[in-house]
Amino acid sequence: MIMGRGLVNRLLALIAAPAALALPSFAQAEDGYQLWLRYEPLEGAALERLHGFGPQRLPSDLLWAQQSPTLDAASRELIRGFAGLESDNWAVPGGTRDKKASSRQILLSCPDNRGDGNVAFTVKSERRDIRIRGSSDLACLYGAYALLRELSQSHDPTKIDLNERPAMPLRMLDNWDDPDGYVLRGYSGRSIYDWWKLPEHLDQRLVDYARANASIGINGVVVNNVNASALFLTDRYVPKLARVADAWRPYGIRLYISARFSAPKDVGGLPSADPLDPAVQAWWKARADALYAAIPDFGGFLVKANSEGEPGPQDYRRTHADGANALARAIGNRGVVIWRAFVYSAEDQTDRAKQAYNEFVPLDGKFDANVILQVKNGPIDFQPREPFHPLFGSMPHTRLMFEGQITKEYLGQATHLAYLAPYWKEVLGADTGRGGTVAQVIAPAGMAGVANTGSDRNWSGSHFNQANWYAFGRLAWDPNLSAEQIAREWAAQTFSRAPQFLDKVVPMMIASRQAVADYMTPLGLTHQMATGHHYGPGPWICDLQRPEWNPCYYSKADKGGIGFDRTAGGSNALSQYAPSVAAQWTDPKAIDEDYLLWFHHVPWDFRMKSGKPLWSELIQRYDRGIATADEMAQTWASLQGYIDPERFTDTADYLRIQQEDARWWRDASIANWQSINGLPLPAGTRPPEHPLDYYKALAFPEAPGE
Ligand code: GCW
Repeated sequence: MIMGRGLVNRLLALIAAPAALALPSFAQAEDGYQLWLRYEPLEGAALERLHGFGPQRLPSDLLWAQQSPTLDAASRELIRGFAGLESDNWAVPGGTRDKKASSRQILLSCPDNRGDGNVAFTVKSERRDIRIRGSSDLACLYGAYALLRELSQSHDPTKIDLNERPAMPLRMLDNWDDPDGYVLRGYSGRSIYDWWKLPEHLDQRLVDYARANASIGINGVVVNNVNASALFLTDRYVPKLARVADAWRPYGIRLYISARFSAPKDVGGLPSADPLDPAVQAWWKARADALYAAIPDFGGFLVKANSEGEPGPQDYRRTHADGANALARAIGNRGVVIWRAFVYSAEDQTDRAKQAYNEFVPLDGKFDANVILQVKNGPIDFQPREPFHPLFGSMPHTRLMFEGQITKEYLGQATHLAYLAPYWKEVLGADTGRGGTVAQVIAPAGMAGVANTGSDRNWSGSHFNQANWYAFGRLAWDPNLSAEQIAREWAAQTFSRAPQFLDKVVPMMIASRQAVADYMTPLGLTHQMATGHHYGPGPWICDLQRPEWNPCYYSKADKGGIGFDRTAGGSNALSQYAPSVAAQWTDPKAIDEDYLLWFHHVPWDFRMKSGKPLWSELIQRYDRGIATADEMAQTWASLQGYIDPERFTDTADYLRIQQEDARWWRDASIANWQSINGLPLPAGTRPPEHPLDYYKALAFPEAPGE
């Protein structure tokens, strides 16, 4: 019986390596590919507790009523997880079930009723067994991951008592990947999809991707860029997409594509893509039918229309609702059309922050039931901090979905450490003043994150960027989880479960996003990045063709002051919020100063809550950001003993880059503001290292996105 051998191995291991109980030694560097699914051996008391759980020593069987590819995935995961956590090979040979051999069991009760989308589960320790009860096989897969997440954190196996269901039906990732392998705003290598070799060859990475996504509750993936290629709507791509969808089905991941609105013309041979033209409607219906014939659970279309040069219904003087409904009728009750609200036009130059609201609120109630409007977290564009988007709560007759950007285009991309759960929670927890928080408004629809995944071995460009992928899934599952809890469980699974490590790394992660906001765009400044790469500072830029692409449009800095007046005296964007919400932001003396310059234009000597003039406070915020970046590097250096050398060094290198870049942002920004306000630096302030012209002349043709 396997159990005996496991015990002997364990005893040998304990005799041979008593020192290993204190700090792990790292025979092998890790490249991060395993993400948070490492199942590192438990040690000491935690290991003994798991071994000693129940009267017998090991869970030696998995029992379930029926078989399905999803339950096979669950059992493979449990075997892998227990084998890792208990560091022996108790695995059931070949994953088969042998009832006789088992004395302690993991019981899965999972009826086959996935159809109703119910994935609620319970996981409970029952005497000597662990029972996972789900309302479908997918629920049991989620339960298996939840159990392993608990055990990986060395929680007591005899006290497991989980009862979970997701807060929202759609928990999605949007890949911005092009068919040629380029990833727009991707900082982690090339695309993971090799459309050239599909459908004949399916890379194992795509299965690993589904597994990682399922482990955090993600249940839908859009495989291509919203700036969409019409290729994805051709016959040639149907079998390619079907092969991927087949690989993902056991993990509960539904496949979606971004649909190019002009596809009827581009690849359909029609003279127009007018959504009210019956020939165009018939074309979309035929495409949807072809996709559903090959992929019965195809998720639907994501559409970016009439935004940043993409085609859309307005090209034919039709509304966004006309466009969305045409596609939604082609899909019917088989899936959804997710229509993006990220629109802004060159013509309306009053305030970009107001445009999506003005465009879409009049369309409330005009969208078909299977249309979902996808709204970015804030009214501009994934900046380090934005107030919540005023559309949330303003369209009671339309299902709204939250869009966040995991890939950190504006928060230091691959290198800077910025843990985004506090950011997303700031938005999800905001009270719209119109019947609930943002999280409540989106609950009937869901959340989509622009993915940070690519071909890099570590998937996400940096080890800490994995935390944002993880956190996004966990928050879509349960927006009430705290940013701290998510950071802690992620770091415990990804790096080390030692409390001394977690007690340092979690606060470091929590502070990181505010640090980035401070050294890039403090006090509510926004959109100050350089054109093209969007990585470094460019606050001086004022000559781009479209006014709202210029940082100066957003800072409105002049000799008299700085900030965008969005009060009644200015653009009055404040009036788009519920009165109770607007009231918090109306008075520059009372506002949370993190939003001050978002809503107000104030003089350089404006008295801040600290009593200091704005100019001093602004500089202090940049310096505070740098100080936090410095602290993060120190904290990390102190944690060397807990991390394998490869991931330790990668992270240390990136933190050094972040320290340098924080100074670059601060110095370039201060030099720029000084050139505008002509003020001396407050006493004791370190002057920028270089003159403004130096920063202006920097060019980075090698930067991603250039
Ligand atoms: O933030 C901007 C990016 C664009 C992107 C756009 C969008 C897909 O810079 O590259 O295009 O957002 O969300 O549509």
